[in-house]
Amino acid sequence: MERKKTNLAVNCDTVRSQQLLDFTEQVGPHICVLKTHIDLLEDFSPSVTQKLTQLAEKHQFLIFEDRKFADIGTISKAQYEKGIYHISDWSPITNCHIVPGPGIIEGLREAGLPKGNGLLLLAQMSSKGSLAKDGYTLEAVRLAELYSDFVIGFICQEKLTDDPRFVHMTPGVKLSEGSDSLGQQYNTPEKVLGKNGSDIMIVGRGISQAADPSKEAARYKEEGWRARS
Ligand code: 5BU
Repeated sequence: MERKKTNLAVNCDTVRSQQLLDFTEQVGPHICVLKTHIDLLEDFSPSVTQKLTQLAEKHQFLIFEDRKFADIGTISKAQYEKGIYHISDWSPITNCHIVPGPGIIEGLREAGLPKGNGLLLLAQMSSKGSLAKDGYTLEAVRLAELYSDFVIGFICQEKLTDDPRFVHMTPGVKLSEGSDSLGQQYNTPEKVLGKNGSDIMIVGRGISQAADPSKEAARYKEEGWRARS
């Protein structure tokens, strides 16, 4: 982030592998993190994650598969390591809900820690009516402290702790506030990074649907770096 002067993470929620790769090549120079939903791809093959890994190396960003694991520890661990996607092999960052309790962190940690991966806990969500709030959010912070060898931070809407071991990443960001038709709520970089004190903004359609994603990513990057608190 310091080297590239960017606190911009992006996602391109497409069903086409080539579109994801082209987008990543375009925005790569401006981002610190590429967030993926690998299970959206209708033409997935392992070569996609190999190519994403090469792009991550070339442009110096980290991949974050936004898998939002939510099952018991044993199953979440298997979903992380096995199946079609083998997420733990190519995504250094992933995330989970804490609704199952600490076992999910322990399961993911067994698979991820030996590979040098890290985990984000879903402490808050951007969508309207989210139940991840109040005591639930506080429990996420407590669990992060308890498993700080594997948990690297939070998906949240505001800074939750001053503990410098944890990064705060915030989705639901656009240059103008608003919402979509299914409950997504947007805040501006200024609000998220400045007022709310988050570290990284995650921008999807604000960039992926722009006429020139590369130019738009550069714009968000500037805005985000200026807004940081
Ligand atoms: P958008 O196009 O900027 O709305 O994309 C937002 C992305 O962030 C999308 O991939 C969601 O899955 C993801 N997301 C979110 O929007 N809100 C949340 O609270 C969490 C993830 Br957690």
